Amino acid sequence: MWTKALFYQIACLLAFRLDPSHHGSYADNSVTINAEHNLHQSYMDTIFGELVHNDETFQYKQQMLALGKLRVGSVETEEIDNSKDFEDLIKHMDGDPRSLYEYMVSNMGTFSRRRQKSSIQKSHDGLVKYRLKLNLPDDDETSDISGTLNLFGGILTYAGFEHFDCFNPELRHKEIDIAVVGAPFDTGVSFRPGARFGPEAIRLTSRRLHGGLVPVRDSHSKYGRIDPYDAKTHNLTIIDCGDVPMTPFDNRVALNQLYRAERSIHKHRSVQKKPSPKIITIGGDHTVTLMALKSAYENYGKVAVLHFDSHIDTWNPKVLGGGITDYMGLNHGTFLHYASEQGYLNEGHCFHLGLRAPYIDADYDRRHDAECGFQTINAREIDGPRGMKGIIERVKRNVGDLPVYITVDIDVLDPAHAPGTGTMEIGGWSGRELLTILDGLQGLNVIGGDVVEVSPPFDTNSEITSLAATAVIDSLLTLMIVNEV
Ligand SMILES: *[C@@H]1O[C@H](CO)[C@@H](O)[C@H](O)[C@H]1NC(C)=O
Ligand SMILES: [Mn+2]
Repeated sequence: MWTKALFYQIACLLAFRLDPSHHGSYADNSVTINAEHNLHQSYMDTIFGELVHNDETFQYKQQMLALGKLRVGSVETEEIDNSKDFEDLIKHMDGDPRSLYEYMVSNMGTFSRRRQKSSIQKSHDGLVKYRLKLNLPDDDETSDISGTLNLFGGILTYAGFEHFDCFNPELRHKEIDIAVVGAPFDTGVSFRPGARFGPEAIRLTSRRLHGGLVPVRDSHSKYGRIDPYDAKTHNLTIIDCGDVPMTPFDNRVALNQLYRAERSIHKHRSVQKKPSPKIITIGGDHTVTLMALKSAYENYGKVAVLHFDSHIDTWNPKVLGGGITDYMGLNHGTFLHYASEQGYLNEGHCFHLGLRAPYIDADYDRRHDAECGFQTINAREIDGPRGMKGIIERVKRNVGDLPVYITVDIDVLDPAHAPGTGTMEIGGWSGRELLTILDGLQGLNVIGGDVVEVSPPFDTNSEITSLAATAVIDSLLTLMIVNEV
């Protein structure tokens, strides 16, 4: 049956126009003549107007036209209004659907040209508005410079997320589902420092993530359809809490400052299913993870830690760092020993992934690591018969529904993929391999995470390492979101 809706669809599909003369000419290669100068405009002229068009070029083009060397472009100045088409169509068909059908068949070529023009029309709307002459907006007009995508300017927050002072008790009523927070701290490293500048460098490379640039993932999965930077796809409140002011003069105070900051974020209200916000911490050296784990443990109970790193980081302080004072014992290679000692870890459900750095006292380190509750997936297991899939399956099977904390030391990547880090080890995973494994973990109950050890002073000018960190955070965000929507 010919229904009104069906007619309308057909009319839209073909960008149908019943009476061309009524709306201006759309015949191929024709020109809408508004002024003499427009007569021989090229496509370039129509876009740049007087910037490229003057009397001299006009004369030149006339010569070229006369010689047949220049093709006259078509100029469209009117927008296609399908609703008008529809009204005209109804009038024209005069109650007889066959007259519509015949009209469409006899004009098929014209329709398809119109359709092409209709599809480019939208993207050119802005240009059409200012075409022919450079008509700048009114001096008080700011709609094109306010609240619009700002890729390389503006106040820096992670991926353009909203910011407020999450540590201010007076703002505790403000809702947070996922918080990103910087931990600028690098006085717990054993080798190259610089990770205190990690958070700002990572925010800098996160600029291309926001504002309508959609991540490329398998769009057939729920995971693939989530865009952390488009709230419409998840309805969660994601806040960049900024950096915790951590003193560079006393690690004990600095780490306590971080703990109190994480604790403060966890106290915010969350509309997601979980009782408390989830936090992604941007390091900082790996020592900062201990404080993030402490606060996560206090809110979610014992956590299964997935530790992506080339090093074990469960070193007993007797083996690494400790000695003259206890203070020396807590550093970026021992924090997991302390996490285990403090009871934060869901032992037996924790993994090292991508391990390859040398042990210090091999037999003791291995034994102690197992006592801390870790299983190990060496970097080269990726080359084994079961590859990435085997790694993903083993972790998922073991962890099940437990609360999971994912900590990514960027040195898990090969130095070719992440040179800007404190303690490089050859033979690591590529960026793609790491992301495939992270994405493979979808479905796990990820309640917190971090990316640490990005040391911008050792990065390249192209900021590869920071960029890798943003991709890791992108995965962490999506892993967290997918369980909430
Ligand atoms: C977000 O909220 C809007 C309004 O309540 C709703 O229509 C939409 O389906 C929600 N989106 C998701 C992904 O939950
Ligand atoms: Mn580490």
